[in-house]
Amino acid sequence: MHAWPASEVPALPGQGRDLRIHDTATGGPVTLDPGPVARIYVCGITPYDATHMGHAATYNAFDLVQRVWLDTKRQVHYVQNVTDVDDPLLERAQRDGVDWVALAEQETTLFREDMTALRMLPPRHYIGAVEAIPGIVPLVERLRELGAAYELEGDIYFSVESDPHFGKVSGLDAAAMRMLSAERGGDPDRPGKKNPLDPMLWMAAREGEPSWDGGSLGHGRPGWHIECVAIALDHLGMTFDVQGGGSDLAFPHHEMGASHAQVLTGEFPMAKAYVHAGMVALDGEKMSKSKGNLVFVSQLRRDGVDPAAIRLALLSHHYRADWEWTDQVLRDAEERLARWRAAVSRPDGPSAEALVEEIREALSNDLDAPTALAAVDRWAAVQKEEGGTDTGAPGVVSRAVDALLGVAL
Ligand code: 5CA
Ligand code: ZN
Repeated sequence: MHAWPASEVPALPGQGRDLRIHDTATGGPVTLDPGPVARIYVCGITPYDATHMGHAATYNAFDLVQRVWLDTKRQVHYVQNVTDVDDPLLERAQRDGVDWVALAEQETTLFREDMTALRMLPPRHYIGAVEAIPGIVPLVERLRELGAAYELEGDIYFSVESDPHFGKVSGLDAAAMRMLSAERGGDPDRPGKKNPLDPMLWMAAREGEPSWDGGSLGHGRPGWHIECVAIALDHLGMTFDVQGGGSDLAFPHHEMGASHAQVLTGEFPMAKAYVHAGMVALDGEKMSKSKGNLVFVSQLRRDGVDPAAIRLALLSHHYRADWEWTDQVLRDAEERLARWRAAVSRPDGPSAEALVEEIREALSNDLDAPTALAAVDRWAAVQKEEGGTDTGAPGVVSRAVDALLGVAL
């Protein structure tokens, strides 16, 4: 699948900083030292509805990861998937009487447009579940050969007990896992499973649903977790730097994915850091396509909201915090954008060197965007009150805000 066009990332004076980031698996910060090529996999959308502010906030967090690494002059190999066949997509297409392929294409196109408008850097590989099927089948076959998978009425399940490290990503107890499995696409109550938590690897063809020839697996379609594992292993290999997504993916999705990969390769861990963004709510509840309490990026754009203001609204919350989208959040961001634009449009200002270092320091410290915004606010306020003599400063500030925060002033 093609991704979306990259906005330019201006080079900055001075030295970028290594990223220290909170890892869900260890429950603390890890300093990543990726070498010359940093590798990151971020779970993509299930394209049955438009991009809402929750999705945008999560992709914003991982865009910052890329920008911090690029600032250290590293290359970034960023991979993202599109879950373009799955139960929620098929159910929505059925409900609305539309073709599921057309629905997925339409929403993926809209997602690309939203990401472009928000200046999110594109992945190097953008891969759909459907196009990944030829790579998924041999992995499921291999898991069967290893005794880590079993059949139940034609469906094939992964045995969580085959991975001695199972549970290390989320650190949850069995009761919590069982509850979340039921809520998030699992089927813990299905009779005949070896362990209620075992996730499906391959679902045998169902009447009226799309299916593919899975060779020795029979006709069917892939499970959700193996989709991301196949794509990640194919394009990044094992022990990549960051596995990312919203906090609702820590269990079961990233837990199961890590176990699949660890059993398949015999290596541990799948990722050096499991990084999870907080949940954005609207009217007191997590914004979600299934609940329908949504604010869409595309709707705000149609209403004439500047994408840079949307981006600043996202940046004004720490990525790990759960927060509530309100009109006030957006109004504050619009005012901040206007203040910053006024500041960088003046011919000179106070030196920008210290500010660039403050932004770098804040972002390298677990992507602390609110602290970075506060630093720019202070520079803009001083500039307004006292002016300055450095004719290069406004240019450096606007390049730094673009390169490190993805906001075009
Ligand atoms: N296709 C799968 C991942 S392989 C999926 O979860 N798709 S999704 O469309 O439901 O979500 C896409 C990303 O947005 C995920 O990382 C998810 O954790 C994140 N996300 C969904 N809702 C919210 C929300 N309310 N706040 C923050 N992030 C969210
Ligand atoms: Zn995923």
